Amino acid sequence: MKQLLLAILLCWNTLALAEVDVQVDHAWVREAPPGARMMAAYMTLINRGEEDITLVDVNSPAFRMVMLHKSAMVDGMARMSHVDKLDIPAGASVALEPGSYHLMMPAPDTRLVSGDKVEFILEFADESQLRVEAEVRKAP
Ligand SMILES: [Cu+2]
Repeated sequence: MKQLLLAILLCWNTLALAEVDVQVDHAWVREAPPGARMMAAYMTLINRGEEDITLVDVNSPAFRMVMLHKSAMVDGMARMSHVDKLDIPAGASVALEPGSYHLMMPAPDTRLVSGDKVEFILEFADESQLRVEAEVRKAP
């Protein structure tokens, strides 16, 4: 936890403070069972601006890496694929939710449980960044 806090403090100074027209709602990380290798996170991205915005990268001090995935049913089977970027059209919202887009991360050595909070840093094509706090929760 101390390391996590330090990482957050170190990141704080390096972040661009450019205005981002994206608002994030309902950010949460699905609690994974003990021994699980991967975890998933979900959130809703709302573009309140006049221009389309593209999400190009996500990082988190709590995870070694964060991948953007999309789940879809292919021939009756759930499949996941990597997504390079995610467009959020002006005035629209895009939901990262179970069965669709999601963030996928290798589970950290210290298990995250319900109530823990982690940060994600969203990076957009215009180089603006947005910090998002997500709470770990059990799947609804
Ligand atoms: Cu995935």
